[in-house]
Amino acid sequence: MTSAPTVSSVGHGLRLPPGQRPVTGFPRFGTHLHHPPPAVPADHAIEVRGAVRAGFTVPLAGLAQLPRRELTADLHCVAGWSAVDLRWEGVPFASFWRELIAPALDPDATVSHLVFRGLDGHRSVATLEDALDDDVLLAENLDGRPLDGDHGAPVRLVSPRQYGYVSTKHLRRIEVLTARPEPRTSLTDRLIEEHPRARVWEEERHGSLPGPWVRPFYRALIPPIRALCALGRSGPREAVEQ
Ligand SMILES: Nc1nc2c(c(=O)[nH]1)N[C@H]1C(S)=C(S)[C@@H](COP(=O)(O)O)O[C@H]1N2
Ligand SMILES: [Mo]
Repeated sequence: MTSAPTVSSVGHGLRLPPGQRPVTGFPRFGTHLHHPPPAVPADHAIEVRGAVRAGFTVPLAGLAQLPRRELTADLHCVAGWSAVDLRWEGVPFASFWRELIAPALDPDATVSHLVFRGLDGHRSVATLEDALDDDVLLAENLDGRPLDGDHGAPVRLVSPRQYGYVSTKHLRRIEVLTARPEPRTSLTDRLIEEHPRARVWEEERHGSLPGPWVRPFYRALIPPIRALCALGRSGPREAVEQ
């Protein structure tokens, strides 16, 4: 049986983190660019791999067994836009960790990082500490409806205190690690170098440069990326506001 979700909120749109500006609407945005949202298999499940005694999968129905939470939060893209007052509903990641992953851990492992992979190939990294923050959710619903393809169907990570790229959509796999994975080294990966913590209030916008320095460069990426991502939208086509 599913009990009523507890309700909480983080951020309220009245004050945004440094260097962020409010966006109109909630755009589809991401490294997927113009590619349409990935097809979701009927038997979609979240795979857990890495420092566990044996890899296992959690079908979506398994999430329904865990405590639920409703969370109103803002989403801050590292490029500089913020969508405010999004009402997510799902399972606190800390509950998923405590109930399902922690009991399965390799007893010799000291876990430091988690990798979250999406059906579309997107991958994000978080320290265990950041992932266990109270406000991190495995979200299945947004504003009272199941997630659509644009925003991460059927389930996504939501980590409101970190830049948006940590919040992997279409979550299909969690890897439990004992060290930070090697950063990728392509030219774009170095230009838009991820910060290992990516906390929005500290403006950890870039891995090696001060956040305010990269603001104008990142901001210039918003209109083209937003327009590309709109091309692959799953829902009815809307005018792209800039
Ligand atoms: N699977 C997947 N998750 C992703 C992305 C992506 O391209 N693929 N983009 C990230 C980025 S950069 C941002 S800002 C947010 C945007 O979420 P939205 O498309 O719901 O607005 O999703 C994040 N999660
Ligand atoms: Mo982003």
